[in-house]
Amino acid sequence: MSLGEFELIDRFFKRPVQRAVLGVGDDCALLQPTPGMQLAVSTDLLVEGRHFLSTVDPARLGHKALAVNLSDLAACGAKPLGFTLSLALPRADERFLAPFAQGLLALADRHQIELVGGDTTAGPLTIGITVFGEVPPGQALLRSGARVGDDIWVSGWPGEARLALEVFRGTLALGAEDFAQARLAMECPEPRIALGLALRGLATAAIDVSDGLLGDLGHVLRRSGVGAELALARMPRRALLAGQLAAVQRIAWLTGGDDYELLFCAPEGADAALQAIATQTGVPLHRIGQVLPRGAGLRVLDEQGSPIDLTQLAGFDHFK
Ligand code: TPP
Repeated sequence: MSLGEFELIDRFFKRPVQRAVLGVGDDCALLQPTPGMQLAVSTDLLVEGRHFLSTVDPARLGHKALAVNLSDLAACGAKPLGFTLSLALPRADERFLAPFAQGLLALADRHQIELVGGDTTAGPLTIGITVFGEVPPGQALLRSGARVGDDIWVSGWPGEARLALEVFRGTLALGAEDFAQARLAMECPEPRIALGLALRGLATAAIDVSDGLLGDLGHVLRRSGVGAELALARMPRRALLAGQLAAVQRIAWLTGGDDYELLFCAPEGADAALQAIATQTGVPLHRIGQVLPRGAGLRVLDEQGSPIDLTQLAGFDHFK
């Protein structure tokens, strides 16, 4: 017997709330931000075939749908408060819903946030999440604060998610272990919430790498009115990326996207403070370049120190 809309919500998504004033089941949810804090709000839509494959493990999909949203709060240095879920489902299939809800709510529990509302409808599989967070006034990390002379940093190992996508597209072959690792990067990104909080007051600008390092850095540069130089020699790579052809490494690292690492700028000389944050959060941090005056544009130096041609390298764009 198939489930009705309200039964489905009750069964998989409704849980007693502890942090929120009012959760699922009324016309509105009620959240109580800490007095004096600013509310940070972000929303992301995931569409089958565009953001994920129909064959993905539903538990991983639930995790990723929330993770990509929390990543936006992380990039702003905001502390998560709660979230809503809007779901279009082709059918009320328990074999999908049970693991999807489990993956979603397990990540929510790890960040001590609650699902407080949303909407469910029949339709092509589409997942819309809105996250709410809080940040002390004036302390949100923005794209606009980069200053000439700042260092550019990135967390984790960007580029690995793209390798998995290329395997699915049939343009790259990986051994079973490498594929499993790349797939984990693509399907189970870890939102860098603790890092975002630790960067408040230190980073001058930040963004999460969803569309690719070059494209997302470009957003920071435009908003900040500056240029930048990245050094390929500083590309953080584990064996998975290092084992690929040089051209594949470049494309994956510079344009990969879907990594949800934090790309940020910090004043020169912050290395010791940032390495302490890396140790404290368990997230590796790498210095990959420098902010330059606007006239320099965006350049990337190869291992020999010569600028590479970026015209062939574009970030991820849903409409191209
Ligand atoms: N196609 C499939 C089937 N799965 C994927 N993971 C990708 C493509 C790669 N991909 C999907 S979304 C995305 C990438 C690289 C970029 C981020 O998506 P977007 O909706 O632009 O996120 P936002 O920047 O709004 O956070």
